[in-house]
Amino acid sequence: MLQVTVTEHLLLHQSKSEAATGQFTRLLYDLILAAKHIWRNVNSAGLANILGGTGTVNIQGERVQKLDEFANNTIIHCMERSGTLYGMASEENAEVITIPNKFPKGDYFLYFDPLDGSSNIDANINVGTIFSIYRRVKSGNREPEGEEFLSEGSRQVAAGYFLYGPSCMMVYSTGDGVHGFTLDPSVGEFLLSHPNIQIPEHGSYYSVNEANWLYWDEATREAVSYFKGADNPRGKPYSLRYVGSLVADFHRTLLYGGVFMYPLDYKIKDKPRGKLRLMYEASPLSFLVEQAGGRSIDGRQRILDITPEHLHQRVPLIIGSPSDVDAVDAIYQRHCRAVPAIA
Ligand code: P6P
Repeated sequence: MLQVTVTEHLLLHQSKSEAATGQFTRLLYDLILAAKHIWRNVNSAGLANILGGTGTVNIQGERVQKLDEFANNTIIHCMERSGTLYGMASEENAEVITIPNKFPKGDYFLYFDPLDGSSNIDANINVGTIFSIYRRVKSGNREPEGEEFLSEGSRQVAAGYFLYGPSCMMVYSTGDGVHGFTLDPSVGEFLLSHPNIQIPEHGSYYSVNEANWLYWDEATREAVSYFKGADNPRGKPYSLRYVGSLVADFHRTLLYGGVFMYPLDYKIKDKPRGKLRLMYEASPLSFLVEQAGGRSIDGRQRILDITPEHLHQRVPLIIGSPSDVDAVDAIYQRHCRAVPAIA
């Protein structure tokens, strides 16, 4: 029997809303096309001499990999002409990407991390694209103004990611559950392989870079020790899994349960910060995990409640199974520590 394609899934979603104009469906069609192009190049990177860096550095101060640049340019090329966006923002671009006047504008705003985990590319480790979609509060052809595109994660209308690994997967939600699709290269379509993903109540994995132990505060050290000890629902230590590629670590957490943490760290004395970015990493994954029955906090509040202050804002992230995140939350509350404002 033929499995449901993502195209059918999107059209079914569209049919449920009388006000639907087809713009949202077209937006995701074009994003999926961009992801297929990225997958093809990630897949042949080792052969096409596309590995390695470009010699440039992005807004984050990170070395830009050739595939990073290709992924970023591909998404911008596919999306600016889709007629569905009034603007977009990328991890790779310092400022909002406006839609050229020669293209029609739409009512949505797209945030994306074009190739997350790219530092792992040369080692052939999974990388991914993360996306987050907001609908303009006001419609019309105006340019995005001021803070209009900086909204709490709870206002997302959709979010998801593409995972480029042993197979290419798309996992997304429009607020009606989380659904996973696997690309069948022989037909070039994403087929529904993981309908209605629900994260387990608690897991047996914790995922954090313990090399940062020296830079953590007492609350974080106690939280990580909770998973390494026996005073937890398992009555024994959880297993540690850490790829260092957010999409891969999150995908495993979503399917198997447990917790992923990138906590506040004090690498720069008296200047605590999170590493992960709010708008195109923490928020979209938090939208997904809550749709799948999980939780996501920064150590003080729900990620989706954070009012963004700037485009590339960084936050601490504790995300995963509800009872595992509850345990971390209780430890942080007990330490009564206000998570300092993050640079
Ligand atoms: P660290 C990759 O560079 C990334 O942004 C995420 O994909 C990943 O979760 C994190 O950084 C890994 O950071 O400090 O553990 O190498």
